[in-house]
Amino acid sequence: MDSFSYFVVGYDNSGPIVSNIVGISDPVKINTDIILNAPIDDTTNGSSNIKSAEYSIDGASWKSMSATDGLFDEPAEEVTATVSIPEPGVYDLCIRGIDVVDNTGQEKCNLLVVYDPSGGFVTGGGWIISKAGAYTADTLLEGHANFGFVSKYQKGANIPTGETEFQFKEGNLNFKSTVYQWLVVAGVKAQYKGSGTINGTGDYGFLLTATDGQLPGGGGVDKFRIKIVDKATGTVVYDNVGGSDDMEAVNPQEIGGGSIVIHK
Ligand SMILES: [Ca+2]
Ligand SMILES: [Ca+2]
Ligand SMILES: [Ca+2]
Repeated sequence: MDSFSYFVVGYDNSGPIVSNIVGISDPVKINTDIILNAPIDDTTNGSSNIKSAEYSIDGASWKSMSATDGLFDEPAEEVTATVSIPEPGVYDLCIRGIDVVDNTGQEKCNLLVVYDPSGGFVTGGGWIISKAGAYTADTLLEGHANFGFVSKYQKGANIPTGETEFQFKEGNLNFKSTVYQWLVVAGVKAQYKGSGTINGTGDYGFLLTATDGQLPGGGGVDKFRIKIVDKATGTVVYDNVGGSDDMEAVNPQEIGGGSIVIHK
């Protein structure tokens, strides 16, 4: 193995690294120019010059990006592209680099949240059966959990307003939102993110995904998911569904009673 390694020194067979995607941490409005930036670096992966870079949105075909300084002529480049998205949603945006000896580097992906401030809002009130495993502190606990929420963009505002409460009595869990970050309404689903407290204290992030069963294609039954995370540790405190956070991938739980309405 050692002698083999010796003979391949200097041969570049690995693609450049994308360390970060800049410019998409905040939700953006539909049909707004979003300037993507990313550093692409081959210096520790064979140190060839960068030949090109590309981005892809939600698995669609790769599109080319430019060098920010105008020329692909170094082993490390910052790259850029401007995109604009016409439909609200949560998109998986990926960027990758290619070096001059045609090694394609691993893609780096981040979620991009696109919202339509005039595109509806969501309300809900009711209950679910919280199943074993949902409450991390005691995975055996089961029982009723009540929810009530409204999330809505006020005219011209970039941040939705409203209130979210979630109460799981068996677990002495009483979650109350304090602030929202974003809201996306797309098809039969709405998803929004924010922060709040449990039993009046702490700083918890939450992600709520809801389906309106009465919309065309909604399947007839309203569905609900809430994931609550301790922001300091990243630990999941409560999640009645589990799995991916991706709006399209989430299949929320059928509610036991009450109603969820996506207002369009
Ligand atoms: Ca390389
Ligand atoms: Ca350059
Ligand atoms: Ca409904």
